[in-house]
Amino acid sequence: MKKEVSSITTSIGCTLDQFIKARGDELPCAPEELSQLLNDITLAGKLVGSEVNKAGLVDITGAQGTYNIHGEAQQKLDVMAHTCFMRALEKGGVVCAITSEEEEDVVKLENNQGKYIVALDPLDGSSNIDVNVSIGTIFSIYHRISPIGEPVQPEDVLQRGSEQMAAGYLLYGTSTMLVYTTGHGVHGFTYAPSLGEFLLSHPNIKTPPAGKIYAINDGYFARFPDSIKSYIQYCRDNSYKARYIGSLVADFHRNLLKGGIYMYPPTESTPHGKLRLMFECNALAFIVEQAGGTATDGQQRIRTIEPTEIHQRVPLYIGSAKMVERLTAFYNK
Ligand code: P6P
Repeated sequence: MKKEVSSITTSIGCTLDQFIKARGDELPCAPEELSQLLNDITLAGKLVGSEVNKAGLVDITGAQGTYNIHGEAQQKLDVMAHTCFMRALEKGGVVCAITSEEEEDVVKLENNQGKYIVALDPLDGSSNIDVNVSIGTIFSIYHRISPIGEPVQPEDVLQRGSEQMAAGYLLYGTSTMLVYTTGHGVHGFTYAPSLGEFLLSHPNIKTPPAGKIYAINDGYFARFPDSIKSYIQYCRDNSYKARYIGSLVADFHRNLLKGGIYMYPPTESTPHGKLRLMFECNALAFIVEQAGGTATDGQQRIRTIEPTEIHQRVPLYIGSAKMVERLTAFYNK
């Protein structure tokens, strides 16, 4: 009977809560706690998506006039998104601390009973807001390591990507999507504004083992390591398609569904690349590996990297397994 119920409630169109409940026995946590976490995240996502969709109509685009720890100009929507996710996760009551790309230090919630830590890029690709290009939110969820009831400790927030309990992203595009994994496949939900629900639209996403799309900022070609230049030339010689939106979540999502590779290599001025291990790379690495793909910094799997500080950057090569394998061969030549 249970199996029959599971297949009914995990068919296309079932709600996020129905889906989680139907798969309760495979989850790495209590179903109601995952529901709470994802409902907190999707609540904030609905609010952010609504603002993103009307950004051109109200004075909410453009620079805030402040800068984040990385010296990047914060867009008004960056700050709004950060606040939305902080508040939603705080009110949800199951999180004890949050790290955010937009916040220099750990945000310790007044909730030492919380079992979970969330690492967040509230709005990735926000420089694209003014030109109506898809942008996204990226999140990782970890079990806390320190005893429940005690204050949060540094080891709670500096965990390897392999320790993620769940990870996902929201994509504010032609529709708003949630894509997440808890280590049992990758599942996509599309927001139905008329119902106020995220409905299952892409169950058990698998990324093609190979593809012909490569995403990299070709403008930096002269500054890339020779191995990357050789791989780019290989793609060109084999008539691969160059596609680079300048919005990681959008580039990643397209490659996840169609096959492809996204690359952000190091350069002399950015010796560790640009992308953050804890806020971008770990989450997408978890997702792509669950979908059958690969994520590396050129030397090791992203999810095996031992973090040393919450804002650390790493080079990122992520996507179809055979494409990342070939790039790594160039890397090690
Ligand atoms: P560049 C956006 O700032 C971002 O973090 C990713 O979303 C995007 O892929 C990348 O940086 C773009 O960086 O240096 O190519 O403009």
